[in-house]
Amino acid sequence: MDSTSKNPLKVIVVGQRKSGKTALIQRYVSGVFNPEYEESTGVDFSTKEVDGISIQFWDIAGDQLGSPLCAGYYEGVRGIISVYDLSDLKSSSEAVLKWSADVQRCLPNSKEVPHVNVFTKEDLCVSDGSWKPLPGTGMYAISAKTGYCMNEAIDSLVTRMMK
Ligand SMILES: Nc1nc2c(ncn2[C@@H]2O[C@H](COP(=O)(O)OP(=O)(O)OP(=O)(O)O)[C@@H](O)[C@H]2O)c(=O)[nH]1
Ligand SMILES: [Mg+2]
Repeated sequence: MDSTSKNPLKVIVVGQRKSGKTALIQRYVSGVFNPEYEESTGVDFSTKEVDGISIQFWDIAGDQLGSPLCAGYYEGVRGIISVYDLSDLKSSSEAVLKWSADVQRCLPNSKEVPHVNVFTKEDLCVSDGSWKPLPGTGMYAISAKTGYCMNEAIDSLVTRMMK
C-alpha cells in the first residue's frame, strides 16, 4: 500500500461544534489535551505514523457542515471518524446525522469507507457501567482528556483501512 509521508491515507473527522474533534486529534497525534475551547475554522491537518503507515487527519470545523467546499474535503477519503459528545448526546447525534448525509452526498463510495463512531468526553459522564459500546459495532466511548480507549478506537479504524 502506498501510504508514505508524501502520500498519507486521509481520514476525515466530523461532528458538531465543540463535540471534541480537535481535542481528540491533538491528543492522539501530539499527546496533549487543551481544556480551553478554541473554535476551529475550515480544516486543520495533522499527520501521524501508525505501524509504519502515514495517516493524515482532516479535522473539519463543526461550522463547515453543508459547506460548498464539501467535495474537496471528502475526495480520496480512506477513513471516517464521527465524533459525538457524550455530555450532549442529543444535539451531537443530530449533527452527526447531518454530517452523514453530507458525507453520502459528497462521497459516492462512502458505504465502503471504514468508519468509526467515537463517543467522547467519557470522563465527564457519571456511569454505572451499564452502557458500553458493543465490541465489533465500530462504536467507542473515549476521553481525549484521560486518553481512555482513544488508541483502541483509532487503531480499529486504521486496521480496517489497511485491509
Ligand atoms: N472533559 C473533557 N473535555 C473535552 C474532551 N474533549 C474535548 N473536550 C473539551 O470540549 C471543548 C471542545 O473541544 P474541541 O475539540 O475544541 O471541539 P471541536 O469539535 O473541535 O469544535 P469545533 O472546532 O468548533 O468544530 C474544549 O473545551 C475541549 O477541551 C474530553 O474528552 N473530556
Ligand atoms: Mg475544532
